Amino acid sequence: RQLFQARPIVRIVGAHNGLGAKLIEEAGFDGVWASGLEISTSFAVPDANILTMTENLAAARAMNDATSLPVVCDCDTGFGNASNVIHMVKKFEAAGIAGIVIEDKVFPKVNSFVPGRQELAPIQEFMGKIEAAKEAQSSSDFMVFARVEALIAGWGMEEALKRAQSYEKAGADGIVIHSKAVTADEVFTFAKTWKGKIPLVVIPTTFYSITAEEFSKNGFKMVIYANQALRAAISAVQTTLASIESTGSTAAVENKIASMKEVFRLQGMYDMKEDEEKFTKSDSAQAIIPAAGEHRPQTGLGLGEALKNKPLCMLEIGGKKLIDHQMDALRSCGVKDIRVVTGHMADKIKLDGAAAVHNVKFSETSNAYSILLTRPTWKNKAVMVFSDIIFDRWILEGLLESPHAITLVIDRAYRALPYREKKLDLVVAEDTDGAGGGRRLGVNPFKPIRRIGYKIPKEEANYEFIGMAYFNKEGLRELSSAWDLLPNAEKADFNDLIQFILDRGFPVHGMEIEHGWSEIHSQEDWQRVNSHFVKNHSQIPLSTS
Ligand code: SPV
Ligand code: MG
Repeated sequence: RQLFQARPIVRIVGAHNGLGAKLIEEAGFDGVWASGLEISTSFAVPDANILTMTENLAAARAMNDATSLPVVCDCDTGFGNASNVIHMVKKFEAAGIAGIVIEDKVFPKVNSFVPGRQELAPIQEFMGKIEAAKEAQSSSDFMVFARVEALIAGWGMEEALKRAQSYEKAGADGIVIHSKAVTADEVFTFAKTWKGKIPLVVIPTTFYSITAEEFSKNGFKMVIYANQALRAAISAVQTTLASIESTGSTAAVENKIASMKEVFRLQGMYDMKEDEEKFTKSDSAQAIIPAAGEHRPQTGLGLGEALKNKPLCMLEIGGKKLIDHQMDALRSCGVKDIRVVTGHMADKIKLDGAAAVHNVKFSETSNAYSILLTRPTWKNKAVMVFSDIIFDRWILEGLLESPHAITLVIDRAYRALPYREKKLDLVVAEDTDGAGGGRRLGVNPFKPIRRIGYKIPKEEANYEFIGMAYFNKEGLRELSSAWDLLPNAEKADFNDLIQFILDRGFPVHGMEIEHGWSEIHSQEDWQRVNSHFVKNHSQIPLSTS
C-alpha cells in the first residue's frame, strides 16, 4: 500500500523460493511475486492447481522470510470456494504476505498461456470470493487483487471491463488485467476505457518490449515480471549441465558460475559467523602460531631449495602443509580460534579458516613480539605452538588439561638424539620424582621449571622446550604484564620472556614427554618426518609408539 502511494509504478518480480526473493531485492525491485507458475515449476508439476494451498503458502513464507520486500502471492482461484478463500487469507496474512491475487477462473485452473480449457467463474460467485477475502483480512494494509481472465478466455473487452467493475464494487484493492496478446494494445485499451478508482496491474509476458514507464503513462500502477528469473535459471542450468556432461569436467563452466563465496554471502553465512563469534561463548582455548620469522638453519643441510618460494609453515609433509597438520591437530582437540602471525612471505601463507595477524616488523622482531601481537584477541586460555614443529595430538590433549597457569611441553629424550649440538631451548626443571632416566610408575608429568634458555650449559639442563605452551587466564595475564615490563622486548625470544616471568617469581611448569614430536629444521628432519607419514598413511599423527 505504501509503495502504491510512493511510486509512479511498482515493479515486482516472480520467484519461487527465498534465494529468488533475495536476488530480486538485491537487484533493486519493489516487491516479490510468489508466482504459481514458478512454484509449480520448481516442483516440476503443471501450473494447474496440482500443488495445495499449504505448499504455495510455504513457498511464499520462505520468500517473505528471505527479504524485506513485500511479497504479493499468486493464489490462483483461491483454492476452492469462498470458504477456502477465508481460510487462505487468514493464513497468508498471518505469514506476513503483503497481498494476494485471486483470478476469476474455475478450480482447477490452468496457466493462462496454455491453450484450451480457460473457464471463467460466474461474476457473482467471484464477487463472493472477494467479499470473503476482504472480510477475512485483519490489517487494513493487506491488499486483495482481483485478476480478470476474460481476455485470456476470449470473452472480449466488454466482459473484461464489466467484471473489473463488479470486482471493484465487491471491495478489490486492485485489478490485474491479464492478456496473452503479443502486443500491449488490448491492455492499453482496457486501461483507457477503465473508469474505476482502484489501481491496474499488468503482467507483460508476451508484450515484453513495453517498458514500465510506458505502462505507467498508460494508466498502470504495477507491473509483474512473472517468470523471467525462472526462465533465466533454467537456461543457465541447462547450459552448465550440458557443458559438464560433454567435456567431462567442470573447468569450462567454473568462471561462468557463481563462486562459493557468493553462495555463502547469499546464504547469510558471513553474518552467521559474526554472530557465532559474538554469542557462542566457548570455553575452548585459542591457538597462537607465530610464523613470521624466516627459517635459518643452524646445523646440517638446510631446507634452502624447498623454502625458496614459501615459508617453513607451508612445507609439505606427507602431502599436507605443516600448518595444516598443526591446525588439524588443534581442531581435533576443540581449538577452533586459531591466530597465525605472519611476516616473512606472508602472501604465500594459505590459512584454511584461521585468522592471520601480520607482523610488519617481522625482520627486526622476535617470536615473543609476534605472540604478543595477538594480545587483543586473548580470552580465557591459549595454546602457543611454534610453526616449525609437528606433534602427536595426545601431547596437545595433555597440555590442554594442565592445571597450571603457564605450562611448557618439555622433552627429556633430547640427550639421546644424534643432532644435539644444535642451539636448543634448554630447560632446567625439578625432577620431582627423582628417578632420573629409570623406570617410573604413576608419574606426575608436570614439573616446576627453574630456568630456560639456549645459553644454559648442557650438563645443567635436563629437558628441552619443544615449542608448545599453554596459558590459562591467569597465565595470559602474567604473560601480558611481564611483556610490558620486559627490557628490550621487541628483540626478546619467547624463552627470554618465560625466564623473565620466572624471575618475577611466577610459577611456570613443564609437561614432560619423551617422544611424539619433531622440529623441522633440516633436510634430515624433513625426510624422517615425511617417511613417517608415507609409512603410516596418517593425516593426524595419533601413534604413541
Ligand atoms: C504466474 O506467474 O503464476 C501467473 C502469471 O499467474 S502467468 O503465468 O502469466 O499467468
Ligand atoms: Mg499463476
